[in-house]
Amino acid sequence: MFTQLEQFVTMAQQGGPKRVAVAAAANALVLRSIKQAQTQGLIEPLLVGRADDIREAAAGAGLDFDDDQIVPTETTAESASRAVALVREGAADILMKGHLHTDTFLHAVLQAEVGLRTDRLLSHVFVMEIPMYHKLLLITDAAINIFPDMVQKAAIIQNAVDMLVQLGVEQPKVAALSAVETINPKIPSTVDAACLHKMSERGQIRGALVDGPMAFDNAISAEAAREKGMVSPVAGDVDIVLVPDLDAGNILYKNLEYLANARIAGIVMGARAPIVLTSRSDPPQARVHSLALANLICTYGDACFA
Ligand code: COD
Repeated sequence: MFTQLEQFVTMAQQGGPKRVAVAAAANALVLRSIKQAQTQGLIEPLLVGRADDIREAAAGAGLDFDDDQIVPTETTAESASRAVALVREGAADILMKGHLHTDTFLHAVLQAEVGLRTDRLLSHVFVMEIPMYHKLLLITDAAINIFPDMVQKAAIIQNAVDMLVQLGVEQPKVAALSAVETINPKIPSTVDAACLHKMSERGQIRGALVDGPMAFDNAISAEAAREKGMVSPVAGDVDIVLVPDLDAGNILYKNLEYLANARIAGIVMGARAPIVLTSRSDPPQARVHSLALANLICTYGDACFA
């Protein structure tokens, strides 16, 4: 059972560094986390972007990178598509977003012929280390799929389950979240959650125990579930929460991060390789932990070319 994000670092170090293509790398914050992950033996970076800007940002941050670690491009869009191409060509194992807008980055990832799409849905998984919870909690999808339908929600759950299974967690417990734990057709997420529960029972979602609809308190606290007369193996011991949509997920993870001192990591699953999609406001440690997680998916998953 994982209780701390630092466990990812220790485990990843055993499998050796993985090659990371960083799109639009010319930024001190990005380069600092890259250097830290490199020093810790997690990655070998390929810094994609304007070469002068990368050297200037590195020098400004007191960091040194070899010339052969820089892949020169002119525009930001070009740096995104070049970084994606490096992964497609097998020159990098992991893709990372540097200092560019999420839509420019994802546009390059989602390109039909030259992107990193597979036959699976791409979805994001946050891994939260929350001081008041007894294990790491996964939140999905709080970063890519804006308003997923039920079939997409099943794919989003499957991506997160596969991630935990690849990391050695047997039969992760999943809560399909809503505002209430009874089915109310006026709250569509309750209906989706009930279907996802049944889909899991019938093998349409594999390798997990899915319950729903569950309110967040019932998922996190066995006592809260008991008070509501709810009997569920997921209650109080949930590994993965599926949020109804991107807004709910985004508010939930930021709430935990800013008001409950949670630490975060996160990657995109379902692509040809793991993708690190941290945002500008994330602390450097979140990037390092995300890279450690991506490294582990390369080692233990089937996501990588290498
Ligand atoms: N997985 C696989 N293929 C996808 C996915 C996905 N999640 N999303 C779209 N596609 C495919 C479509 O089937 C289509 O073929 C092509 O990509 C383009 O699809 P569109 O036109 O729906 O895609 P976009 O460009 O309008 O939107 C895709 C985004 C992922 C950019 C969009 O969903 C988005 O903006 N998400 C929110 C990102 C964000 O701002 N996050 C904030 C926190 S970091």
